[in-house]
Amino acid sequence: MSLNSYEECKITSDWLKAHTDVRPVLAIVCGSGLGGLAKTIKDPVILKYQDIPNFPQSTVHGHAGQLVFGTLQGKQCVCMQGRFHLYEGYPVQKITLPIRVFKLMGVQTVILTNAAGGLNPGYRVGDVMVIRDHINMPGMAGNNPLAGLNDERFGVRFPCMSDAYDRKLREMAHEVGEELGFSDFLKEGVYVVLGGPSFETIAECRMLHSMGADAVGMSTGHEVIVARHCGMRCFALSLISNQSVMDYTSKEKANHEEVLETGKERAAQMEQLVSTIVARME
Ligand code: GMP
Repeated sequence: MSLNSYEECKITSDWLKAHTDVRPVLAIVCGSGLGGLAKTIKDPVILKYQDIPNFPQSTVHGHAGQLVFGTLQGKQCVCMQGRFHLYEGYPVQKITLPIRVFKLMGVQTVILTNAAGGLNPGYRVGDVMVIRDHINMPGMAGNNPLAGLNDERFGVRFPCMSDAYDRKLREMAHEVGEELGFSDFLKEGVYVVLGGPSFETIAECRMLHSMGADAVGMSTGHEVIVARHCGMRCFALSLISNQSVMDYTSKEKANHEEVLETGKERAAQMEQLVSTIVARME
């Protein structure tokens, strides 16, 4: 059975259906330090990754490693408290297995959050960027989660990615952001995916910004590709947890502690934004 195959995903989805009555229409993937959203889920059923067949394990500090099923704003949902990354050593097909499992469970919309470095000089730490589009560097180098035999039960061989981040949900995010008084820190831009785990050199940050990226991280793009392939709607937010170093005179150094700390400070507002969007979503 190949990684991420229909059969493998079905075993996992059948197991999950047997362990919860929740039939999620929405999946939320929580980024580094942003798992707090799961606490707002009503009547939670918590399933640990270690108990779920075929699931990888979370190895990164700040990722709890569990699925939380329940209701958010009256909608049945599943929340991934902890996602998987290339730098943990997982093949990209394994990283994205949960997305296909959610599809088989009936999920139609995926909301993803992440922590990211701000490349755009106009961005400040604590800004929240609505992802308009991505640049998938591992994918360009051949490490795309859809590489391998294509299973038409999920989607077509060559899926379109020019509409990957749902326009209506992006517009709604700005409307909601304005109502909540978040306009000052709510941005919209392009997220670039790297493999990690080393943070970027100064030359890399300059290159990434010059090619059109506003924020840089090590996640999200893989999951969005797989979600779009099987026809799910995607919406994603980056919390700018640190400013990318673009200047050789700077004394700043990217570090994971700062990433988690920023998450704590802005998390409540991000949760409010996401849950208001969920309330209004069709
Ligand atoms: O702190 C590292 C974690 O947060 C990784 O999982 C990254 O996805 C994300 N992250 C936060 N800030 C940055 C950054 O400046 N560069 C990159 N590549 N990833 C970041």
